[in-house]
Amino acid sequence: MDIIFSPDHALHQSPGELNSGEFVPAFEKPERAEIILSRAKAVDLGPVIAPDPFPAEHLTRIHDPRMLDLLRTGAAEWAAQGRQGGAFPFTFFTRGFRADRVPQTLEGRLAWFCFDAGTPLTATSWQAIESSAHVALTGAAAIAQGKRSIFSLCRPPGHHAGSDHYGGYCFINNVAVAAQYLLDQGAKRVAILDVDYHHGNGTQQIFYQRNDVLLVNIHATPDQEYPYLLGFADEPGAGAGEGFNLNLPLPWGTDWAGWSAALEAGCQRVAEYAPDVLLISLGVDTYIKDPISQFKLDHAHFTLMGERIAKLGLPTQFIMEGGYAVAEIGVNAVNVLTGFEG
Ligand code: Q9C
Ligand code: ZN
Repeated sequence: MDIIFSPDHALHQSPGELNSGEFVPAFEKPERAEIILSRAKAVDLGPVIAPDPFPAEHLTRIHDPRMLDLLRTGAAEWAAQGRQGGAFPFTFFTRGFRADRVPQTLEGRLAWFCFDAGTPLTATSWQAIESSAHVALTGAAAIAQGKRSIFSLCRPPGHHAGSDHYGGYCFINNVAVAAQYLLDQGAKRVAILDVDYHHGNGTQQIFYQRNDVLLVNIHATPDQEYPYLLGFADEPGAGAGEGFNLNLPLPWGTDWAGWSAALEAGCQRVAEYAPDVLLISLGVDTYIKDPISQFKLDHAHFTLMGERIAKLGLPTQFIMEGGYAVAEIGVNAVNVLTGFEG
């Protein structure tokens, strides 16, 4: 399986995040991608290929250009105001605030577009963010040209980013950009299976009213876990999209027995949809030793996950999302891929 990777990912290095009332070192760090790449090389997964450049219109197909402007220039503006560290919001948009005008101040735009205190912008973040989207687009282009499988080693991740909001260590929704690209290239139906521990709220928001993208999400229940505000079982999609969103929330402590039952249900829904292509939002923060998560999957379960996905028999693009047990992230992520390859 070809691996799409850019060393530019390392240009995004979060200075830290707010965690339980303390500013702590970031969980989402450059070593994550490097360790996955090393493991992929160690098992001889396939050639490592640099991303191609793509025009910005592939990003504006999914995201509000004003949010992309903030991602591109917000950190420079922050520094020009004499501030240190990453550009974080202080205020957050909620019900009751003015919804009919995007503020002009940097603080106001951060409040408008960013939804958490874990997703700072630094001076060089944009290069990493854009290259991560290009890693996804390059993988999608390979699938459009007939490849049966591809691994887009994206970093930073994407599935928490919606059309006009970002957070959860995510800025651009890489899997959504890839899905739209495949549709634009002639695919009629795209399925996304999101196996990250957290609900992919951004991907859901982007496609909620659409029937050309089926989204199946297996994740920790928002009754207990981040992002708390979306990802419940009673979110079937709306309008033309009704029936094309399937959330499979699971409680803290879920082990392989519980998780694999959800995977079976999710795979059955994907098979019924009969998509032209399958995209996997591949988070391995379901791992038992993940420092911010509460599921109990172990190394071998990731291999079984890949085997089950392969049984769908679909052209499949894996797109990296979360996973924070850094020492083991390579084994876990690559086990899914080798499991898929059989
Ligand atoms: N401060 C992804 O896995 N907060 N994002 C966790 C620790 C945010 C995870 C609590 C978790 C976001 C792509
Ligand atoms: Zn996650």
